[in-house]
Amino acid sequence: MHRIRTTVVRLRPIAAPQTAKSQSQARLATVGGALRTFQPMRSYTASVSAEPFLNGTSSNYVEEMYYAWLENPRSVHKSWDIFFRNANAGAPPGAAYQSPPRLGGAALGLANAQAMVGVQPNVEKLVEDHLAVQSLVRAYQVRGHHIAKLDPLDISVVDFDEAPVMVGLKKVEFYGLDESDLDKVFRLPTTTFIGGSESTLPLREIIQRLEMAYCQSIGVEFMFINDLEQCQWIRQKFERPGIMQFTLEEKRTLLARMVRSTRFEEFLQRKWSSEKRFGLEGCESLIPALKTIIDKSSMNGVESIIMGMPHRGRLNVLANVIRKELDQIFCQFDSKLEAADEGSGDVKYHLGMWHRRINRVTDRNITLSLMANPSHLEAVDPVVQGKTKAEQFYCGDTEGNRVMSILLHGDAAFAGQGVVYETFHLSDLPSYTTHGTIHVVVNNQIGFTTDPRVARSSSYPTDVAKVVNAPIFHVNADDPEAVMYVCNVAAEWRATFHKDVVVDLVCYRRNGHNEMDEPMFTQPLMYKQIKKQKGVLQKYAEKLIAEGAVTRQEYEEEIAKYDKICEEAHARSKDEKILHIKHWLDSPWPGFFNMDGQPKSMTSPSTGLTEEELGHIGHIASSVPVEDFTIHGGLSRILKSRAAMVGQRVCDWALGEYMAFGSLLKEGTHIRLSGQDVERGTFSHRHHVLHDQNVDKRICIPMNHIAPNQAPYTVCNSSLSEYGVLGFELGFAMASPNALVLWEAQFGDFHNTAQCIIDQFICPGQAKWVRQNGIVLLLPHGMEGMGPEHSSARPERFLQMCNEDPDAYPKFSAEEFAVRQLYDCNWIIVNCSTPANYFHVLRRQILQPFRKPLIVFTPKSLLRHPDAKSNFDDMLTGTHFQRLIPDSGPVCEKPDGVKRIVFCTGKVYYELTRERKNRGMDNTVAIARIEQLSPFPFDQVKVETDRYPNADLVWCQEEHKNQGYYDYVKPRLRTTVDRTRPVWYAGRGPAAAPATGNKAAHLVELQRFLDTAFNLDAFTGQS
Ligand SMILES: Cc1ncc(C[n+]2csc(CCOP(=O)(O)OP(=O)(O)O)c2C)c(N)n1
Ligand SMILES: [Mg+2]
Repeated sequence: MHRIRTTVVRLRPIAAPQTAKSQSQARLATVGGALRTFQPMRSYTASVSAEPFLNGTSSNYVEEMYYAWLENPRSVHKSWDIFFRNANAGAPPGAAYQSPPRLGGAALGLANAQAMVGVQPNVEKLVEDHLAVQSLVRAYQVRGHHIAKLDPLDISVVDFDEAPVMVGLKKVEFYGLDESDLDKVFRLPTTTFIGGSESTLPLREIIQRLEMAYCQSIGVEFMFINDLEQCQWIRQKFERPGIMQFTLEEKRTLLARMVRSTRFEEFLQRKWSSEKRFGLEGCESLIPALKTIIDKSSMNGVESIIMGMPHRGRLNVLANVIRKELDQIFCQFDSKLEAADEGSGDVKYHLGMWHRRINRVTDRNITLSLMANPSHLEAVDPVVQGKTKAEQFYCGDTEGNRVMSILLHGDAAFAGQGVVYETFHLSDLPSYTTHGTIHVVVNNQIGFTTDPRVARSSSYPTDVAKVVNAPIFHVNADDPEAVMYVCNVAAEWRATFHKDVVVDLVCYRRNGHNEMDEPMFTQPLMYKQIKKQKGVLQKYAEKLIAEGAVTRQEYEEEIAKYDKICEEAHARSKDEKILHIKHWLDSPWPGFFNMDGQPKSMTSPSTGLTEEELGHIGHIASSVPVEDFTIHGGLSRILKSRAAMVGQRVCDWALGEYMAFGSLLKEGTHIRLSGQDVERGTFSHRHHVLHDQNVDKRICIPMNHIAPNQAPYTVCNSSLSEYGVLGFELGFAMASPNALVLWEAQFGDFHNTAQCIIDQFICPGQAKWVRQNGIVLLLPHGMEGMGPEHSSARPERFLQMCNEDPDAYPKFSAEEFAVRQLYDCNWIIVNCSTPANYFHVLRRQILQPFRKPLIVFTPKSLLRHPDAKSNFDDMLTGTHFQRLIPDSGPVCEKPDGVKRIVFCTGKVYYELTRERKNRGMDNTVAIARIEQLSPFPFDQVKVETDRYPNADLVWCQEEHKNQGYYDYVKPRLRTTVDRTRPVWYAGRGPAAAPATGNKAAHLVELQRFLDTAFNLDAFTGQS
């Protein structure tokens, strides 16, 4: 009974002599205004024997019932209702209880009780008042951030007119309370921690503490999170009295970090006033913010942090967070710096960095990498996540305790770029989670020249994070201590819940978008305000000097010390004559290259396998390697037909892929295949994950049962995203050269929603950032009468971006031709026509001594085409990938009699051979398949053109003339024959769409170009 008495008594307003106002004032005097250090006010006890039916254990139950009664008096039994009313009305111990009326007797007891309740007319009001206080507390928790002082400029553009905040001393009427209630004491609900060790507080104090917690420099958005424990965790982090206390040392460190951040930009401005650097002025507290996150995470055991960020403040982060040598940064401003011959390079504010060092605060090793990124805002987000996932994977960090990511964003980009949303949606998927990312937004309330009021529809730029229930900590960046506090909480949140969290640094941009830009053209009022704005360092230094935390002299010495460091580094930077982009590598691959950064050899071993290996992998591919596992009947048939193929020593496409994956896994190469529905395969041909038909979620991945010490195989259906997921896989592939990482598009044309990753990272990555990458793109492609969509993976675009010169025949020796070409190219593009060739090219991707992206146009109908099968003989040791597959039919016997060579690639080969056979032209027309489009196999094409000296040259493709391969192949064929013979075209005419939507039209077009290909007079008279 003790607890219930206490509870009930606490709810009673305190009588006049005990008013909380007087008590609170007394306490205020003793603690010098520190509102958060109240002592418990009082404690009531009541004799347990007075209520003999209640004891310690039942009091929990009673307490629960009491809360239920508070919410709704009818939710409890009438007798309890009376009891609580009486207790609340001040009945002395023992008198609140009325025994239930006797059966059949007059309801005397009840009548008495009602009479008693009747003389306490304020009970209802009392209950309502308590509910009102609960609502008020909740209002602060939900909407306190609306009135927090977040904006250093005080021009806040966040418009909450639609949702006015009914909080504050003046708004209590909204909750049915009035002025006179302010000094009444209320019991605090369990959903708040403002009381500290107190469980009751006067309303005035409640409001003051809520204002302190939610309406100062920090605005917390978290009440949308669907997890009570997480909400409670956040409440106690921000509500507990006395939370924002910092030691002297912490304050001094913070000041020193602010000095570095501020003086770095000032130094650059002094030395290179007309150079673009996308300075951090107006958000200098970003540097201590990041350092706080890193310190705290290091303290929690994190050893490696991978960061992605845009242009704003990047040089400052490189200098003061990653700790790139200052002279290396400064020399970048020297326009006379000669580029080393390692690539075409990138501007200084896009380059990445990798650095391992001792964290000074924790004295532990920490590796920091800042990923190189293109101008395309937010594109690097999924790449960072993929690399983080890979690092976690390779070090067995299954919970993200050792490796984590930090992503920085601009306010406009965070709200505007869809890839942000795609990346958030990867955050909790088993094969993609990095176990929590800390997002930091440099919210300078502007995007180039655009005002947020026309740049986004959400109140905050951070609203996108709500989709994954990430808490959002808005903070006034002019209050460095508040910034430091939220960053600590963010790091703790990540370490505790392994979920994403956002820190929104509300700041301003002191200059234009870059240092050359005039912001007054477009934001005159904002910039008038900014001009009046005192710098944050100055403000913070004055505060600390006033507090006595530092002396003015110490502050000035700190500045002088850092300025000297900059000057000395600047002097050293003048000695740098050559710009080595290699020094800016964000993902080194130790041991993969030799000491000079070159491949260890320039040969690649045979990609074939022994008969035994093929048989063994074939067996795994056609069986269920676990006991008591029921697979679908249709799948049993598929596995049986695979077993039959293995028996006959042939492979279809799926089996060829199996052979490549299985053998690489056995040899110790990790394989990761990701994309939409890749586990089964869009075309139901792959079946790498078997599902037990009787047990939910019971799966079997036979590929992981190949050999005892094999590398693990990861195959994962992705979210329905291309941009995010391809970026992620690219990042995964960056972490190590010893993994085959493949992304498959559902249909090849969908890759265009990931175009940015292809154009900005995959195609030019090595040239810009001297970073190799062996990612594989599998792009289903082929004109099969399925309409304009799903038909074309757009080979023309990939081919157009190859770095090869179409007009120059490469000058490599015959032995080295293939490998040198590969080494020089920016990516490899293949369109295999046989499973064996697909098998070889996948294996070559890993066995070759360097890494290049590989684009594979993969088939659809060929997956089941009876002729598109390969014999084991084509996959045995000693065999290899065929860049060109020559005609091996009757034409070989009398090559002089051949009138035409039709060059082609991919599936059209099967249509051409069928047509040739139907026309009886097997002796007169040769068909050669170019399997590797880029680098172009000039040498092997030349062998074919020389072999048939009397043949005219035709390029045949099923794609439209302005699409496909024609524009790419034609000049290369011409170069091969030294322009001695024309190159004719057989294919569909030019078109806007990739294919017709009409099946009949599709077939007519097909027949028409086949007619052209085999009409030996088709080009007569043309030039
Ligand atoms: C995808 C993309 N679109 C457009 C741009 C051009 N651009 C560069 S910076 C910028 C404004 C960015 O604003 P914000 O994200 O708020 O960052 P801030 O420059 O204010 O720090 C724009 C539009 C770009 N870099 N990337
Ligand atoms: Mg901005």
